[in-house]
Amino acid sequence: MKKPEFTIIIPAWNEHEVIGDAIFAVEKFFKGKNFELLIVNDGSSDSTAQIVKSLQKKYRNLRLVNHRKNMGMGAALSTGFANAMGSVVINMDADLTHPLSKVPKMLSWIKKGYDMVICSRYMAKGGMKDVPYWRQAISIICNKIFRFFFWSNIHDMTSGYRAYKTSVAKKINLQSKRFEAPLESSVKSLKLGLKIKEIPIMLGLREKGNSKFNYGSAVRTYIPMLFRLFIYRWFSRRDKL
Ligand SMILES: Nc1nc2c(ncn2[C@@H]2O[C@H](COP(=O)(O)OP(=O)(O)OP(=O)(O)O)[C@@H](O)[C@H]2O)c(=O)[nH]1
Ligand SMILES: [Mg+2]
Repeated sequence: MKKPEFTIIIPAWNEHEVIGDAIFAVEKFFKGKNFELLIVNDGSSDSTAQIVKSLQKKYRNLRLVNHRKNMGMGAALSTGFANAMGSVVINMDADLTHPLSKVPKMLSWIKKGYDMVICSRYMAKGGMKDVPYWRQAISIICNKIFRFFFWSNIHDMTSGYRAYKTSVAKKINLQSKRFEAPLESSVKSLKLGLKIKEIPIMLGLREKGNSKFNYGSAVRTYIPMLFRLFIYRWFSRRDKL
């Protein structure tokens, strides 16, 4: 396989209801383009890996990397970055809540010299569709607090839909294992002085499969990472998290 121009990374944990649809959608959208689709199977106990394997017969650019046990969304992203062969990486969720139509826009901003493109819910023309109001409220309030404490001009600090130059993604070197990974990515990009572009998205609500997001465990992993990131942002050297 010749070197792909870009790599789409989808972390997947017990996503047998949606992973096939996600693969079909990505392959259809980018038909004829030189890209790879990398699924990081995060220790699924369902048939996620088998579905990907069977589709590999049809799609030669489809790659599968497995974690033996569940390690978390952040850990799955790090594995994806380490294995990507394209010079740009785009990470998206398996549940098709991230509109694919944003990928060409993200790629064009990276081509123009940006290090990272963040799809943002919290700028003009961005938002969330069908997501319960209480979830929207928690996310909006947390993002306002994070913007203040990290003195950030990024509107959506926790967006999970991003493109990076692959070299930059490796430099960011995520330590977060779970859902705190996007926030770490934002804070590190501020500290490293990366060139960041935000573009608006309308985030959808998952239609199939179960949400893997659990507020209880997210709070437990977020709080220690918040402290670490705060010290890193204001008191540490750039390479010290
Ligand atoms: N929660 C969770 N997700 C994981 C893990 N490993 C990989 N993932 C993937 O990370 C992505 C995000 O998970 P989602 O369940 O969609 O989380 P979310 O988008 O915050 O929540 P919803 O809006 O309910 O979909 C999905 O593609 C998951 O399959 C893990 O250990 N935990
Ligand atoms: Mg989701």
